[in-house]
Amino acid sequence: MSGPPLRTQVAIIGGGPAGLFLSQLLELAGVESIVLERRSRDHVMGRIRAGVLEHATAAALREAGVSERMAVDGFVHEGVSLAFGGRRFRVDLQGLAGRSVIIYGQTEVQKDLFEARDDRGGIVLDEVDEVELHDLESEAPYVTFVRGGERQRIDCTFVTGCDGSHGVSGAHMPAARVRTYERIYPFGWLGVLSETPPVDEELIYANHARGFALCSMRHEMLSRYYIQCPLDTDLEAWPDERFWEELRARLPPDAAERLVTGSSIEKSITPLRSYVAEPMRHGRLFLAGDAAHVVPPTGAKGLNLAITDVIYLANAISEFYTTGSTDGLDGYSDKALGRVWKAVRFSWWLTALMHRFNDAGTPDGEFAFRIQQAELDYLSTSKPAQTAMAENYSGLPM
Ligand code: RFL
Ligand code: PHB
Repeated sequence: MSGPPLRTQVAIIGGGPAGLFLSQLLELAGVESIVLERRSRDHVMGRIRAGVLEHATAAALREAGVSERMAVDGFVHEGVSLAFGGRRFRVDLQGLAGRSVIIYGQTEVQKDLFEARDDRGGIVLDEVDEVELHDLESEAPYVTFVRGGERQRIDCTFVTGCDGSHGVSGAHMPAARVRTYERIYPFGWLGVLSETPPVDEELIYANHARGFALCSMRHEMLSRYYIQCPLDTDLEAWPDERFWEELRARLPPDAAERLVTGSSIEKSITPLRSYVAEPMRHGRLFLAGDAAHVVPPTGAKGLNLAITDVIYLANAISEFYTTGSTDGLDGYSDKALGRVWKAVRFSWWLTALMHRFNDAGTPDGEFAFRIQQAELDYLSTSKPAQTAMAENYSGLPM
């Protein structure tokens, strides 16, 4: 071990939105933490991911003092459109659920969080390797890691696993006590970011016989588009021209006409899956965000769930330090999972409603497609059905 051990109250594994937001909330509650991030800060800030913040997520960022840029650069969206069979309809989020969403990229949230941690002198160690967690069932757990070639140790009271779906924390949950649930969808999303004006003022989710398509955005001159693709898709086979042509073919005519194309500045493929590991706690280790659960991006829920987990967890840790009570910590997993499963259900439902499953052309596939058309037709005229969607999409109350 090089040098004396570091000491903190909460060791946070992962400097994504969950880890950084947790460190910010803990500090506001007077609790010390150290964040360990595997990648470089530039890499973390360059990842293009989520774009939709639930009302409650935006409020939480505001309350934690990380919303200055969001207030200027974020866009309030009061509705969202669903397209099918060559037409589309709008679900009025604000009118039906009394809540809107905010379009503000995860990349920007990540930048704001790094800045907030820097302003307050927060410790975020990036480019750490070989993170290992020890003595999690004792009252004195510790974490070891390698940074700049030196092995180091952090002694702490709690370890929080905020290291996403490919992290190490989940692997420290004892297999015999963890139950996992998983659904792998037989397709992915091919995403493109382009410096072109968005098709419309709000998002469009399109069901089409050729497959799902989504028109999203970051601002007036930055659009984000996705099309459903087979899992074995090769990015090389998708030059921009082919992408635009396929996207246009899947949009309703009015949107296809308005599509402005240009060169892409990012292109990537995301496989879709639903995953939940229960419980989210083992001894002094607490999991939050993608480390404990993953949802397909269709419902725009992943980042929002990460933020809610962290709010619950920060409250529980802060309660422990102020009153000595472990009630919040003991109830954390059940409380978080209650909300997680509702988002898992919603994301699964919207994924199933909007995508073409692999069996297109088969009797089952054609039957499923007609069922989707019938449900979308019903949704387009039913206020109660739209209200259920609006409540879930804009975010259930915490
Ligand atoms: P993250 O963001 O993956 O951060 C985990 C961090 O941990 C680091 N790490 C480690 N650090 C130390 N040691 C190790 N051994 C480590 N292993 C990993 C990683 O480098 C990383 O920095 O997880 P977190 O913080 O839980 O946040 C979750 C969100 O990032 C994720 O749920 C969303 O991006 C999902 N998502 C969306 N969510 C939304 O709420 N709304 C959306 O519109 C939305 N769209 C999306 C999405 C995800 C997408 N992809 C790429 C999967 C769209 C897409 C295409
Ligand atoms: C995005 O803008 O990246 C985005 C928007 C809505 C989703 C998923 C991703 O459901």
